[in-house]
Amino acid sequence: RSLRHSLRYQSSKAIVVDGKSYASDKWTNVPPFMLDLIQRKLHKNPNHPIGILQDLIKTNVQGMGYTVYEDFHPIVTKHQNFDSLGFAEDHVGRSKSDTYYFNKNHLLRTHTSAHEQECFMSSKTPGYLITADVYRRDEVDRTHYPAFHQLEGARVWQREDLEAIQRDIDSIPETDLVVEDPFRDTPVTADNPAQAYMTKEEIRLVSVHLKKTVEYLISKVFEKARESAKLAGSTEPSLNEPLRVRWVEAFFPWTGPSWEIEVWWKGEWLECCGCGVVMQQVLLNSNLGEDKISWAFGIGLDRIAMLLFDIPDIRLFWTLDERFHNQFQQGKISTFVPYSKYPGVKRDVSFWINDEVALHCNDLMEIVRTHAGDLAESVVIVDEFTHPKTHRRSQCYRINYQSMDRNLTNAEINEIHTSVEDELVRRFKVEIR
Ligand code: FA5
Ligand code: MG
Repeated sequence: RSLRHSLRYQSSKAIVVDGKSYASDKWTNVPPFMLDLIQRKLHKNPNHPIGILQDLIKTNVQGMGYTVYEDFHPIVTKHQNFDSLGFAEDHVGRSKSDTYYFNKNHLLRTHTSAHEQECFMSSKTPGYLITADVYRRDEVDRTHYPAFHQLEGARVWQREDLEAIQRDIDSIPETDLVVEDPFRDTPVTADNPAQAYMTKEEIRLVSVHLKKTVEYLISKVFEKARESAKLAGSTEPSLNEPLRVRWVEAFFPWTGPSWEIEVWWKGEWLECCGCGVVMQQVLLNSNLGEDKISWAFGIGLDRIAMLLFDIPDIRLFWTLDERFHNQFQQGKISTFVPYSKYPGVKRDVSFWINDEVALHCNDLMEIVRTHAGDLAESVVIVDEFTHPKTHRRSQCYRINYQSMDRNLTNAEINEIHTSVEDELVRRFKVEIR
């Protein structure tokens, strides 16, 4: 049944969302289940971990001059998501294997930066914050889901008033983070060049303000995370040491120089936020004059919320099970108590690839998601080889079907698995082994 449904969906001439019709074309690749996700608006639910986390961040910058936006529609134009930010024409982010398209010109935003231009144009305060759901075609595991959430921030100054920036820097509270930042005093390096229009001192001040702001927010959030981990009885020794963060150089088409901040958490560096000094062209496109300088950052909320609330699997954010939702309350960081687990059912799919039809592993991931929905717990490649004589390539993927909420029957898994195989054959002309 699901196969017939998706066929009908893909051959239809337009997709209608919230009363707007998007004519399909050869770019169209949004599977039907994404249309349910974009209606959920988890970041606006004050009793959902994502909503609680974004409230916590916003509360900490209240009164510091940021206008808050949280109602932008997830379907944006190619111009908003890519062109307005100076993405190169051949940037991988634009490809159909990374991004969900309704058609050539409309897509599910892949980041909150898609709204920078409109916010720079309309914000009445020196800064703004955006929270939103964002979408990317990605792998399937416990920390990746095709939908996640970001919080974007930006701030603008008049460039002749460097003392104002210094005053703003001084007004950001100090943190007790241990910060590793080889670029603090020399923000510009050969790999991370300056913009010609800015002076050295302007770059230094803007980037120090940016980094202090991000560090302040991270410290506030992780302070809470540590409290909640201790309350839950964790004896992890690092919980009593100061939190370590480090800055690494990064690249974004619309910022320069650019960085990412990583947080040391339970033995791993966790990438939390990309940021940088906004390119002048983005400001000019937003009707801000040559007299303006600015920074922007984008924090990923989901992985931080997983730590904060001790949530073991990113799919839980999207469950409709009340046993999940009943556990969270506005303004409170609580520790998730797992409810009963049901066994998984593993099935392999092995096939000979047809060299004439490109098959990206994300295509396979998405076919599994389309047919299995949230029953797809993980998909991993377990074997890959080229036949020595025929040179045909073979792959084998192992799919674990598992429900958070119930036992699965063999019959229903067989039906789903068969429809996965059928669609691989139909669309990618593979030969099932
Ligand atoms: C961006 O999306 C940029 N828009 C950030 C930015 C904003 C840069 C403003 C400069 C100026 P990136 O793709 O690295 O960058 O994602 C930002 C954060 O989102 C990451 O640090 C990570 O915390 C989170 N993130 C990225 N991909 C995923 C994913 N698949 N699942 C969960 N979180 C993710
Ligand atoms: Mg990144």
